[in-house]
Amino acid sequence: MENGKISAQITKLADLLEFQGANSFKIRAYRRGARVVKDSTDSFATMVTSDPSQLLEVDGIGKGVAEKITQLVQDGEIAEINEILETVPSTVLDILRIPGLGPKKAAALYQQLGIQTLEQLQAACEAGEVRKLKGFAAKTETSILEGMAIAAAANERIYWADADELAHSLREHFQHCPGIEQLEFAGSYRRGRETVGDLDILVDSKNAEAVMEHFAGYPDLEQTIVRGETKMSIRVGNSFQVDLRVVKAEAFGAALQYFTGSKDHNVELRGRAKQLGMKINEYGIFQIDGDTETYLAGASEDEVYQTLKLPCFPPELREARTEFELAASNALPDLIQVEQIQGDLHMHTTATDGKSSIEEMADAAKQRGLKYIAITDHSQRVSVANGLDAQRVLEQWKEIDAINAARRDDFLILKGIECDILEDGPMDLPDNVLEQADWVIASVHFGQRQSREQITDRITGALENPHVNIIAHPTGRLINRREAYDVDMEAVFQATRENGKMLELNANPARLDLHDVHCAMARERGIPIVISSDAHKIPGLDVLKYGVKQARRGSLTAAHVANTLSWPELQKLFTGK
Ligand code: DGT
Ligand code: CA
Ligand code: CA
Ligand code: ZN
Repeated sequence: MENGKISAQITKLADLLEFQGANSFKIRAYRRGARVVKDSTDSFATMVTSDPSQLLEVDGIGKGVAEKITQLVQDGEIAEINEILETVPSTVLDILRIPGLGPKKAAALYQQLGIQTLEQLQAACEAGEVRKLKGFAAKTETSILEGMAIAAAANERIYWADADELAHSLREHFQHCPGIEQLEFAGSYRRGRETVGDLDILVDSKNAEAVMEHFAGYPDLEQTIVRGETKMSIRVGNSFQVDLRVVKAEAFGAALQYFTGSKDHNVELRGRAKQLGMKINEYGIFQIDGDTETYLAGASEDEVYQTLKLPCFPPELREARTEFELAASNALPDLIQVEQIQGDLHMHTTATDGKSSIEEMADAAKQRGLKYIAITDHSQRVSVANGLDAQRVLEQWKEIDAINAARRDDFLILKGIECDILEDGPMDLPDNVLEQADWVIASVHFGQRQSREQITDRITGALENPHVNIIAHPTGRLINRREAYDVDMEAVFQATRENGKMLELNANPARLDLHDVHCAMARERGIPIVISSDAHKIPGLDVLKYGVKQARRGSLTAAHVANTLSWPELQKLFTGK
């Protein structure tokens, strides 16, 4: 068990005790102990396993805390927490975390107004109920509501696409700062994680003060969290945190490597350095000789990795998953790039819930360098989107034939449909219609809460339909908003492969469905992925790059992504069956 987890459990116990109005000395002792555990570099779990009495020798750990830690490590839980939670709902812990609302006030809200959840608290504040309590005022209500908004925003990881927009804006801001030699973004943003917790900027400059002063002048700055000599953290706009570090030129590559992470990747690197008699940190890579350390490299990331006899891994692969094995056998993949995408096979038009016409979508896609698109409007079941019935889709396809014939270029518009898989299994349009399409996407939009067996059967059933080419957004998740449906992905992979079909990586930044690990699984199983925009208007076509990022994290190369092929080549992947 990690120190972080032990510390969090002790803090939780302190919070709950304070909420109950327990003895304040005891609470303070727990809080102090939690802090000591968190900041310690020794493993408390190891101490407990070898000899629990060692705990008492640690400064700041009293008898009470030592007992709780021992129990936690040995039993996996603290009994007293469970006892308290029999009388106090665990949701009050969320309330305790709101800035300006200590356990005493939270207890009053619970005892006098029965408030147990954030939703109830918000409603009570909005209804002016809270100000009626002793010790509360109208101002308290306002500050609670503000605190709730900040707590919610600070907890939320933002979509990679939104982090990307912020990164561009920050880069632009720093263009006007003199004395910057190099500037790079590190962290999860650089690794292309689907959500980003905070942005990390590294600057190479001799004048840290000037860089930080310029940072302080960022127009959307909301709050400066800390400002040191070379390090500064701020919150922008909706409370999102941005960390800045100014480093020297000879350490820039080492810092970029270190702060790009991931943490687990860095742990592996440190082990490797140690084996080679070296040491690596954010300042450089050093030869260790007895007591002397000699700087070997650090100016560029390339030379840092080279010194360890490793390739400069693409940031998207630095998750300590398989990258070290792949490097050892010289098999690092040549990851897909957005320029390799030739066609976009999922988009909507004004015929259903899109905002642009067929020709407008085609022109915009052509302008973006694509060679073909499929128009895939919704089928009739999606009535809120004015989904197409058999007659309307057949008319649309006639129109597409006419447009293709009239266009004097080699850009191709394919006749497609995003056809719902109905709740009880069958496709929303009959086979004699689907068979006339160039491209049939099957989607689950309704009945998403069905049992694992039902959902899985619907999807595998669709894959058995000879006219279906692909399953759209196969798990249905919406990042930060909706869980995936309960679906047996192994069964979906198997049915996809047996029927010679494909799976979509929907590039919408809120979907990114399939996610990175599923992409890697599809790759292992020989299943082609199609990266699609699912655009509903022209700017929607630009999300393909987010899908490509996710695909790269899943180790996909152009060879694994079917729409890097021309349309005739892509079709050949199906005719083998
Ligand atoms: P995030 O911000 O939660 O989306 O994820 P990251 O990966 O950007 O994490 P962050 O911002 O806390 O730190 C940036 C990088 O710095 C992280 O990926 C690895 C490195 N790093 C930070 N703290 C540690 C640490 O305690 N040990 C090691 N080895 N690396 C660390
Ligand atoms: Ca970060
Ligand atoms: Ca950070
Ligand atoms: Zn769609």
